[in-house]
Parts: sequence; structure tokens; C-alpha cells
Amino acid sequence: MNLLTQPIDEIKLYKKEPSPAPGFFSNSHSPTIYYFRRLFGSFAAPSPAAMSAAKTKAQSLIDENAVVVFSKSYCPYCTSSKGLLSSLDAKFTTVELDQIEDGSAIQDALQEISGQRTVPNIYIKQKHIGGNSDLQAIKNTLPQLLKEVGAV
Ligand SMILES: N[C@@H](CCC(=O)N[C@@H](CS)C(=O)NCC(=O)O)C(=O)O
Repeated sequence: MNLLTQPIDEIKLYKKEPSPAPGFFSNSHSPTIYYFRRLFGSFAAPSPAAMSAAKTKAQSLIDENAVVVFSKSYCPYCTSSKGLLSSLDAKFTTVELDQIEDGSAIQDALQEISGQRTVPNIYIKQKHIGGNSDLQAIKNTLPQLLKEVGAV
């Protein structure tokens, strides 16, 4: 057979299809790739659609709650901010970005919204306060502010 003169459709017929992996891994390309995806998938940049959804979600959380703390459960600065708000008996909404699937996309969205990427990322009545050091810096006026926005 002369492959140079053969129509392309016919050549395809001779191409050897890869045989599916047997048994348990027949749906994934290889166990190694599968586990690497599980391990490092969260570091991949969110798709434009995921990014847009995350931005809408972040903005809604900011718009619909008097006090929002975007946080990570293991972050000591976040613990300090949540501790200060709790000590003032404030009602606040916490979003633990390390415990939700779209946390990393929301963190990217927050950077776009406020220019701040670190956590805690705190909003009071839609105003961007900043991080823990910014919250601690307004400690003296915070009780009054929380009262004004109806969080105490
Ligand atoms: N000066 C900041 C420090 C905040 C900070 O460094 N947070 C760490 C977590 S403990 C952070 O956001 N690291 C980057 C990340 O988790 O993506 C503040 O007072 O809030």
C-alpha cells in the first residue's frame, strides 16, 4: 500500500488506537496523572467562567452582609481578627477560603475587587477595611462602627 497516495480517511483505518488501561484505571489516563491532578489541581488558574462566578459570589457576600471576613481556617491573623470581632459580640460572616471548593477563585476575585490577596480580607458595610493589622488599628472606633452598621 502507498500511504502517500492513499486518501486520509483510509489511512486513519490503519492507525492503531491506544488500548484502554485495564480495570480500575480504565477511565483515567494513568494513575500517576490522576494523583498529580488531585494534588496540584487546586494550583491551576481558574477558568474565565469560574473566575466570573467567583467574582459575583465574592461581591454578593460583601453586598449582603454587614461584616464579612474572608479567612483561612489555619491563619493566625484571621484568628486574631475573628477573635476581636467576637470579643465585641459582633455578628459577622466568615468565609473560610481553604475549606470551600471555589476558595482559590474567590481569593483571586478579591484581589481584583480590593487589590488585596492576603487573608483576612475584611469588609464592613461594603467598605474594604483591609487585613488584621488594619482591623486592629481601628480597635478603638470599631465598637461604634459595628453599632452603626447593625452588627451589634
Ligand atoms: N499583614 C497581614 C498579614 C496577613 C497574612 O500574611 N496572611 C497570610 C495567611 S496567615 C496570607 O494571606 N498568605 C497568602 C495566602 O494564604 O494566600 C494582616 O495583618 O492581615
